Amino acid sequence: MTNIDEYLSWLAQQPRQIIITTHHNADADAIGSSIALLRYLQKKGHNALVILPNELPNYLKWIAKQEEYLFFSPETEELCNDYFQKSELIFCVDFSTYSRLNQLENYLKNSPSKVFLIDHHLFPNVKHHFSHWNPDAPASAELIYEFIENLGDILLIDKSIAEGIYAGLLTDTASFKHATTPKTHEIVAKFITLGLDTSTIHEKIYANNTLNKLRFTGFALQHKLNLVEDLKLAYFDISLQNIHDFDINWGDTEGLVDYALSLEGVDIGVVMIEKEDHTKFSFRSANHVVVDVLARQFFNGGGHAHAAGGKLYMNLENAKKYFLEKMKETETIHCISTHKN
Ligand SMILES: [Mn+2]
Repeated sequence: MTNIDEYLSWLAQQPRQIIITTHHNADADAIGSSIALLRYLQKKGHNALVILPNELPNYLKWIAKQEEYLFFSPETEELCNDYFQKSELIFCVDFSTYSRLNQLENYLKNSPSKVFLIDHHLFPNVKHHFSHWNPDAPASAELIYEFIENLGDILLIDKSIAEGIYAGLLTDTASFKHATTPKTHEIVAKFITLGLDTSTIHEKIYANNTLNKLRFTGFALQHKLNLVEDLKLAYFDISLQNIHDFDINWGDTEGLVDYALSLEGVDIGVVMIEKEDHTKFSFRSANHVVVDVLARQFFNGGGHAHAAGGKLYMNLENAKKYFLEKMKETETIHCISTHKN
């Protein structure tokens, strides 16, 4: 099986054992795309399951039914490995680097299965047999739509499939603020015709703050936001203690980076969050500034031109020192864009 046509006839011959996997700390694009693909594959008669490196945050649990996914934990370790060994086809959705799979990385590498990559992140290093990859796509969800469309199955997209795709489009474009294509809006128009309730989905994703999260956000804005005017940079430095004090979950820090970038005159927004054994970085940029290069070169990460992430195996204090040094040194290189705006 070497080309896509052979693959397609192979796929059509009988129900296949398929798993879909995505990156750890799944966001709405990761889980929405995966669940949409799952429901499509099930409609085609396949046995499919989504396997995640870790559990979903509460605000995304509505996207997936419990029986549609499994997440890695000490209790499910063996079961997960079993699925990776026995599956005939693995879809890797919304990630391109092995490290984003956490413990599932080795399961994927050791699996005898064919691998199909569907993604929009830069510089894929995941070994695959087939792919539908486009770094200009606003969300993996748009690629899932195209994948189904290319197979001539557009009529199989019902409300339950549209829901997942819409969740990915909505969030990866920051509510259709950037990176949208005419196609993105055409897809949404079709979904509305199908009866998709877009405002309810918006509400489920964005109107679910806990009091702790809002209080934490207030605290972070008041005490943890730093502006480095000459570098057009604003960053939050959040310690492990801060997270404990407000008793918040990892998903609750997601929106902070946008506040940093929203400051007038700022081209790079950064959030660093201290974890048990490392410090995690989120980068967002505006205008001509490309953060993917920065994240890849100095922060063991990567992503998109204007949104990237990384991590350093240091505590917050050392990570911050390193970060500020690198930002000063790279003032000139991170402003060189290879991308159109
Ligand atoms: Mn995405």
